[in-house]
Amino acid sequence: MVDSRVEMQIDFARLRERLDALGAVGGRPDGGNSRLALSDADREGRDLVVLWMRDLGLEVGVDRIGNIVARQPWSDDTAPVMTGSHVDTVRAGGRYDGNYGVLAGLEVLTTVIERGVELARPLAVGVFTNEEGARFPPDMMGSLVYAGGLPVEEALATLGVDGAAVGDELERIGYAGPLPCPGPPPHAFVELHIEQGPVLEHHGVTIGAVEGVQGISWQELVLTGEPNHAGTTPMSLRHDAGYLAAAVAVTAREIAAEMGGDQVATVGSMRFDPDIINVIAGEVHLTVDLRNTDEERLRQAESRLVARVADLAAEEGCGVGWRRLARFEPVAFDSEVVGLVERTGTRLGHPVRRLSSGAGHDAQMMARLCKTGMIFVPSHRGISHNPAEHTEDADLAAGADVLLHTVVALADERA
Ligand code: HGY
Ligand code: MN
Ligand code: MN
Repeated sequence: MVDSRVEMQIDFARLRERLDALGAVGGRPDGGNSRLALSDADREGRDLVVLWMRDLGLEVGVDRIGNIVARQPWSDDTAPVMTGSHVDTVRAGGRYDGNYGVLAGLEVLTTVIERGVELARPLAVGVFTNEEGARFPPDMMGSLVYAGGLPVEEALATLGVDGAAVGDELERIGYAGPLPCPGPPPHAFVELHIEQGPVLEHHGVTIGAVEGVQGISWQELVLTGEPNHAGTTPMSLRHDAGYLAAAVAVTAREIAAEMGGDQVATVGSMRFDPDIINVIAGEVHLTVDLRNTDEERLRQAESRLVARVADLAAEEGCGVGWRRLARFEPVAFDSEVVGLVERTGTRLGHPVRRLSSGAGHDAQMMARLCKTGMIFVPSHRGISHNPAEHTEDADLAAGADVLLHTVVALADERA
């Protein structure tokens, strides 16, 4: 077979078909995806991807936290150039978050193998466990364990929002693999992903050369008041955890507004107990997601929140308990890889823009192990974690071609 690189392109029809096939697993009537980590739907999605990996003749391995790594057969243990992402989704997610990076990565390996492209090192594509953190905190759990940032035993013991343990669920779905964690460092890692924000579309740009990922702070608060009758209890005697929860959500928003810049904040989950119309809430569990590109500013946001919540709770006569669910400092990607993405996108004729990622990604964990970068394609109206998530086919194809030529260039490196 001829090693013809210059005009190499992925087979977009095959990629589109696989995106639709995977999108139908845990598919929603509104066109979105619902494949919470380690659910039956996640298992079905994993099985489908593994089937395609095996059909291609890749060596498929599963590690103890359920990460799947499929590697091009090779004569020795030369460190591969790795790509990949995740196939778990949030509860009402879109069809591209994670899925696109995995399937475009598989398409890249398929193209390279079909064309007989001679490389100095093998390619590999990974599917990382529980990137979303929507069921089991923290997010990027699988890649964090792979990179040695979280002991696998601790991850396996993690309980989800439904009380299930990660280890039990991995066993149940058949992905408690034998390979040890942390995993072997690749030569380089490049993740292709939808932007999930409005920047590329706003600027009319097809390819994002991602310079880094912002810092993430996830905390759970347990607010404890006094359950009481909603009608008989005088306002002056109420210790209303529900009112306090609402005040926390408003405070988080106010802190982001005061700080400005890249500071973002949201209360995404709130559970009342006893959650009944005529009972003053006795207890509320809520989560706060704070992010910033600057570590010092993120710490400021965290300390402002703690101080304000303490004052609000004292006024309402409620207790506050804090539990850290995830905390990652901002990550800068390897400048050589960022530059390669930028040059490759330009060489292939696409408008390219450098930007930072607002969302967390497995690449931010793999950056602890090897030179790492990311490629973004536009998200329509910047919408994501929403069934309406959309990226044009032409952009999906462009991103996959840039990934192809980027990983091939890296796989030509002998040292
Ligand atoms: O939370 C995030 O940014 C990612 O979607 N897990
Ligand atoms: Mn993602
Ligand atoms: Mn996501």
